[in-house]
Amino acid sequence: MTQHGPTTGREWRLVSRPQGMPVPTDFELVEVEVPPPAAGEVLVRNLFLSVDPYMRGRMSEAKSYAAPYELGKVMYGGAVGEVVASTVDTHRVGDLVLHQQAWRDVAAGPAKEFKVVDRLVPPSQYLGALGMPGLTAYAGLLRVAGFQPGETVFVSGAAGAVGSLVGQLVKAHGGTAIGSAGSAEKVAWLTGELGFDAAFDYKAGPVADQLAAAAPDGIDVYFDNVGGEHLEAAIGALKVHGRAAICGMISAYNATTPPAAPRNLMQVVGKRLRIEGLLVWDHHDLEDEFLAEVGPMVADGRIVAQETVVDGLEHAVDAFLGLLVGSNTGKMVVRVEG
Ligand code: NAP
Ligand code: FER
Repeated sequence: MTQHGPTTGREWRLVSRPQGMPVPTDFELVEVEVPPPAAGEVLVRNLFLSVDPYMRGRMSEAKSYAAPYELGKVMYGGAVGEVVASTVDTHRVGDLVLHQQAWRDVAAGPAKEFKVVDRLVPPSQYLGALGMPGLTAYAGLLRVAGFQPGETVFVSGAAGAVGSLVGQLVKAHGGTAIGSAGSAEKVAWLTGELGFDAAFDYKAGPVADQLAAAAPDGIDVYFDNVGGEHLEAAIGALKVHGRAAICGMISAYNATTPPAAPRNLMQVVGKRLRIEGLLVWDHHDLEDEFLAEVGPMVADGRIVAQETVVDGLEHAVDAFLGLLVGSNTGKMVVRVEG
């Protein structure tokens, strides 16, 4: 098997912990040496890197599910790449692999950390609709929120990677999908190509008023990607025995003071609401079912796996900063070779 591969690579390091919105000088792009793979290892040239909102949390020291990024070290994250050198039979040169060694162009390590995937869909979709965000949408909607056909679901961040999947899964499973997003163009895309029943621009007026207009009879499920005003509005709109799956609260990720609590939490009592947090890592047992159902729908276009592609490893930070201000529609990915 080929033992040749690149001997140098480039990687993005976190060099200071952001206060509020991250700035480009919090990061540094560095050239590094890449030794040939040792026994049991592979060498991979990354094709696409993922930038995800959770990375903002890793840039802070706050305690969470996973360790924070270390200062002066390369940041981790999802990537898809091609094997360029291998010492094992399970991974052949040319195989497409999914792994967690991102924010760099060349990855190396034990073969078991690199999952071989098929080429039935474009490689980057293993970072989005058929990857971590897709499984998040699937598990959050169907398991955590316990969505049933015929129900009305409100999803915030609806034009993003997770939210766009949530709305399309609601439609595929016979429900009513209502979404919010940050521009008129995104709203038009949601009600047009994606088939949402209603959508609104949360920047155009109070969320509670716009949600009440879109769902006059209330909602059964809220899929929260945003928190803050959106969560308060959703609590107000949820019907008796409604459920909220709390996936993320991106409106607070750059906050330097704690956000105001939803002021209407007492409604949880009267309406017997269930509000439950969601972490995708708890739901890997659903992965086969998810890929079996959603894979063919993505492959034949019944589910739109929209992406925003930023070209060039050197623009990975721009892509990440853009994600935090809504410059993506669908999944934000970085094509390593711009
Ligand atoms: P995404 O929605 O594709 O991208 C982030 C989007 O957030 C932006 O496009 C922007 O869209 C929106 N946004 C930014 N600031 C906002 C604000 N102040 N108010 C409202 N919207 C704002 O990202 P994603 O990967 O699909 O993630 C979506 C959410 O799911 C995030 O909260 C993330 O943390 C969470 N998540 C959780 C898990 C889990 O296991 N719990 C897994 C994956 C993702 P607009 O133009 O609409 O503002
Ligand atoms: C995310 C936001 C938060 C996410 C994970 C978390 C996988 C985890 C938070 C924690 O560990 O406290 O988008 O995506």
